[in-house]
Amino acid sequence: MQFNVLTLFPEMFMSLQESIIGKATEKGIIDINLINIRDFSKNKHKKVDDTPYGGGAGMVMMPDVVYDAYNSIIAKSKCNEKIRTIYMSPQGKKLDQKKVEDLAKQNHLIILCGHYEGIDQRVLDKIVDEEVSIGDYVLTGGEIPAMVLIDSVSRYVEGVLNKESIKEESFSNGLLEYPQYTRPEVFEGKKVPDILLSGNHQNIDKWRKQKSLEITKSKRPDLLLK
Ligand code: 4H6
Repeated sequence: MQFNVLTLFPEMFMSLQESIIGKATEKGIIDINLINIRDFSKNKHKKVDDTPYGGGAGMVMMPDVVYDAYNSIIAKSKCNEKIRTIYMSPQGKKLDQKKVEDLAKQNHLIILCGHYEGIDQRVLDKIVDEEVSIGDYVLTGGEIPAMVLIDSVSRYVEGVLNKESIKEESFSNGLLEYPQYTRPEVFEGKKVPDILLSGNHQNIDKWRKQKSLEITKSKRPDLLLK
C-alpha cells in the first residue's frame, strides 16, 4: 500500500521507519512517499503561506503551491484509478477502527497535512475527498495525525502483522483486551493467574472472554452499548 504524504515537515515521518512499519517498508509491503510542499513554491524565498484575506492572526497555506504538490503525485501515478485524498484536520470525521479498516482497502492514499492556520479553502474544495480528525484536540500540524492514520491503517495491510494479532486485538470484537502475563511466574509477590498455567485452552478462552467483558464494562461501558 502506498501513502503519499503532502507536508512541510517530511523529516517528522522518519520516526515511522522504526519498528513494525519500518520493517514493512523494507519488505516493500508499505511505501511512504513524502512530498515536501515547499519544493513547489515559486517564490525565491520558498514562501508557502500568506496572510489571511479579511485579516486575523497567523498565516494560511497558499492554494497554488499545495495544488502543484498534489498534481506532482497525480502526474507520477501509473494507475488510472482515482486516489482518495484525506485532509488531517480538527474539523474532520473522527478516526475509528471502522474507518481504519475501510481505508486499508485502498492501494493508494494521499494525505494532506496542514500547518499555520490551515490551507486556502479553494484548493481543499478541489482536491480533498474527506477530512479526518484523530480526536477532539488541536495540534500545530497535521503530521502527527497523518502518522497515526498511517500506523493504524498499515496494521491491516497483508503481511505487516500476523493474522492472529489482528483477530485478537481490542475493538475487532468490540471489546477491550484481556490482561496479558509473561515470565516470571511470580513478580513482587504477585502470581500469574493459575488458569493461564493450566494448559486447558477451553477454560483459558472462557476466562479471557470474561475478563474482556469485565474490563470493557468498567473502563468503557459506552462500547457495550454500541
Ligand atoms: C488543518 C486545519 C489535525 C490542520 C487547521 C490537525 C488536530 C488535528 C491543522 C489546523 C491539527 C486532529 C493548525 C488548526 C494549527 C489549529 C493542523 N490539529 N490547525 N485532531 N492541526 O486530527 O492551529
